[in-house]
Amino acid sequence: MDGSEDRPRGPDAAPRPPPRPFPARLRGLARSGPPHGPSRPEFWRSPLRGPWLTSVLGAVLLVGIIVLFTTGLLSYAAYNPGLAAVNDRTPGKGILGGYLFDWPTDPPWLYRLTQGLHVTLGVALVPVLLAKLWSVVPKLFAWPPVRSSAHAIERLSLLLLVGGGLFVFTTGILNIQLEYLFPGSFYPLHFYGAWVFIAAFAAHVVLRFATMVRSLRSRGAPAEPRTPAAGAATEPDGGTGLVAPAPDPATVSRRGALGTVLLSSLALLAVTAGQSLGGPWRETALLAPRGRNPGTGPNGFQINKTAAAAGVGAADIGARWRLTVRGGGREVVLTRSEVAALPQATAALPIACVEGWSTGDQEWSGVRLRDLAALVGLGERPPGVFVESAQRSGAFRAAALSAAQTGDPRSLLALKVNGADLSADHGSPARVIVPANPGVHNTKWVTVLDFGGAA
Ligand SMILES: Nc1nc2c(c(=O)[nH]1)N[C@H]1C(S)=C(S)[C@@H](COP(=O)(O)O)O[C@H]1N2
Ligand SMILES: [Mo]
Repeated sequence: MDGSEDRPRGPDAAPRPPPRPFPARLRGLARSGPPHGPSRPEFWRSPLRGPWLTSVLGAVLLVGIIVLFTTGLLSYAAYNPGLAAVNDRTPGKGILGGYLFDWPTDPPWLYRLTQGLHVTLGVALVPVLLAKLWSVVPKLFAWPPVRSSAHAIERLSLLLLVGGGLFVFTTGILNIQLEYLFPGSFYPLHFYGAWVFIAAFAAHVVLRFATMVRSLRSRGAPAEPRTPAAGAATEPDGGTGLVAPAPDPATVSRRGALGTVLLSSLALLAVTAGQSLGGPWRETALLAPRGRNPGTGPNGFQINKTAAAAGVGAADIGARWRLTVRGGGREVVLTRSEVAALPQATAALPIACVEGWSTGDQEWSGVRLRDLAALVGLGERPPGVFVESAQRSGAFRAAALSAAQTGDPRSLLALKVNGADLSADHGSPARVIVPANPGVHNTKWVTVLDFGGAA
C-alpha cells in the first residue's frame, strides 16, 4: 500500500527464508531497480510535466467527459431500444439500461442538440485527451509494475481508464468518419466501452480529485501559464511522480504547450461544428464525413445514403410502389396517388444523424402517421409502428417508433419536402419524419407501416 511495506525485513529474519510468496518476490524485483529505458524516471526529460499541467488538462476532461457521457446516454435513449431489436442491437442492457426512458418528441431539435454536442465535443477533446496521456505517460512505465495488491488494482483501473478512453474515442471517431464502420455492432461496442471507461474514470476522479484541486490552487491559474519557458521546470513534484528528476532545458513554456492544445481543439471544433450548425456553416465542416455539397433546390440538403448506395432502384419506388398499412387485424394497400389524396399536413423538422451532422428545419408535408393508423381503425390512440423500407438489406431498412411518436401530429409519412416531391435520395416516394427522432429512424422509401407490429 505505502512505503512501509517496501522496507527490508527486521534483523530477526531467518538467513535463508523459505520461497517468498508472489508479492514479496515482486518487492525483491523492485529493490533490484528498473531496467533501462522508459521505466527509469530519468528517461523522461520534458520539464513541462508536472501536477499543474496534468491537473489543468484533467479538469477540462472532467467537465468534458461528464457532458460526453450524459449526451451519450441520451443518444441511446433516443433509439428507444426497448421497442424492438431493429432499433438497437443491445436490448438486454440489464441495469446499465435501467435509466432508459421514452424519448420525447419535444423540443423537435432535441436530438440535434444532444448528438451534435456529443460528436462535436468528442472530436474537439481529442487533443486534450492526447495531451493528458502525454503528461502522465512516465507513470505507465513506472517501476516496479506492481508493488502490492492495492497497487495492482490501481494499475488495472488505470489500464481500463486509458484503454477505455482510447477505445470510446476511437470507435466514436471511426463511426462518424467511416460511415458506420461497425454496422449493428457499433452500439454495443461504444455503449459497453463507455460504461467500462466511466467506471474507471469515476474511480480515478475519486482518487485524484483532491490532488487536482491542490495542484491547481498551488500555482495560481493566471500566473502559471505566464511562466516563461525557462521557469517551466520549477514545479515541485508533490509526490505525484510526474516531474522529471533530470529535465532537459525548456523549449516551450506551459502557456505555449496549453495554447497549442487549445488551438488544436479550436481548429478541430472549427472544421467539425459546421455540420451540426448547418446553413452556410456547413461549408466550413471540412471534417464532416458526408455530402458538404448536397446540391441546390428543395431537396438540396444533406443525404445519408443515396438510393443507389442503399440498392433501391426505379423498380422499387416507381409506378409499382405500394404502401401497405397494417394493424388491428386489418390491412390497406395504397398507391402513391391514393396516399397523396389523403389529408396532407406540414411540419418544419430537422434531420439529425447519430454521426453528429444535422440539417436545419426542412418543411415536410405528407400524411400524419396517426391518420394512417386511423385507416386501419387505430386512430383514437395509435400504438407504436414498425416501419419497413423498399431497401432489401442493411441495418437501416426498418425501425420501430413509439406510441408517443406516432401520436404526435407533426409525425409524418412525408411525400414532399420544401414544396417539391421527395428526391430518390431523400426517400421518394415516401419517408418517415418524426420530431426529435434520430435520423436513422426516419426511414426512407417506406413500403410497410405495421401499427402495433414488431420485428
Ligand atoms: N431505408 C433507409 N432509410 C434511412 C437510411 C437508410 O440507410 N435506409 N438512413 C437513415 C439515416 S442514418 C439518416 S441520418 C437519415 C438521413 O436522411 P437523408 O438522407 O434524407 O438526409 O435517413 C435515414 N433513413
Ligand atoms: Mo444517420
